Amino acid sequence: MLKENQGLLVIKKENKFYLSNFTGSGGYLLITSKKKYILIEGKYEKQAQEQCKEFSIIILKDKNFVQCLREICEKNDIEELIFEENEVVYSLYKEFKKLPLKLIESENLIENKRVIKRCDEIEAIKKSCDIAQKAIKDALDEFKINMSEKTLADNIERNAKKLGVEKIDFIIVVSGKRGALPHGRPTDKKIELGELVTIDFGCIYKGYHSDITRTYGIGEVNLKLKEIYSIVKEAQQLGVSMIKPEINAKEIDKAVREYIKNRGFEEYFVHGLGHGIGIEGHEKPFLNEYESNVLKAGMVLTIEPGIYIPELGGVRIEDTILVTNNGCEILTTISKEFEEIGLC
Ligand SMILES: [Mn+2]
Repeated sequence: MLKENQGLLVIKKENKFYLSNFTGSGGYLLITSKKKYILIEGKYEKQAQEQCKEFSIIILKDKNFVQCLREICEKNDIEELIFEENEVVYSLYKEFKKLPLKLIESENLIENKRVIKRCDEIEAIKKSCDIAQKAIKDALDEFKINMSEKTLADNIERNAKKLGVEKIDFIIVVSGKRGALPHGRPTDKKIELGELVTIDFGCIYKGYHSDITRTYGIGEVNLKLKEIYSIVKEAQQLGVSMIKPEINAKEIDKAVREYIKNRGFEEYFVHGLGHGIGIEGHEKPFLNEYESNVLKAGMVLTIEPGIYIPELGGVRIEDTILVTNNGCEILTTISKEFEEIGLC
């Protein structure tokens, strides 16, 4: 990929992790066609030795980073520096312009590689999904009517940590009218009989995200809410059924949106259909009305339609899905049938 006279500078944390396994937030990678460097402060030295076996470690001491970069480039006869344009702040760019190097900005160079997952990445995402859904299931077993959204959320997070995730990415628990907030955070509100509760949970295992949403009824719920549930469930299943290599994600978004429109709820589906997932919780490819992304085997993405009706409530159902050679494999496998919880 790189020419002999080119160096690739990597600043974005997730891209550094992808290319080197380094989990620290500081530091830089410089990759040439022959050699790989990691430039870090002394406090990261041990970590870099353990995580970045193929990299030469350069400790940034009093020499500043740009000076250090210049010396490495000179030593390796680098004439062109490729950098991530979304990661370089203006002050750093001004410094770069003083270097005797041709500057080449790149947008999404590494992100575009990251969309097709390696086997080890798929394994980590699968495990992350398994833990997320087990954490939800176990928390539902302990659920009682009038438990607060916060307590339910805390129980899910605690279960996931017990099951071995290193980090919780986020948790949404919204019930009753609050279900109309697609990104509402859990509050002290009690989850009451006759309401719906939506749980959207993502955790991180070995650096890889999961993302799953389920909506449940609390005891018996009214027909209107059940109708919304069944529309979202069918819309979600329609989206999942269309996933295969070479389809444009836009088509899937369109079909799902069309389905919800035909059932009379178009104005209440207020976000994109889904997103890629991996080292970041939201990454390429994005599935929406505006972007054109052709799916390929090895991509991992979510399908998550929702209907949110102010003053009434909402439903969202989301799976994390791997695109395979013949279609897809759903990685979040717990039931999507309408379930009433909390009764016993
Ligand atoms: Mn999601």
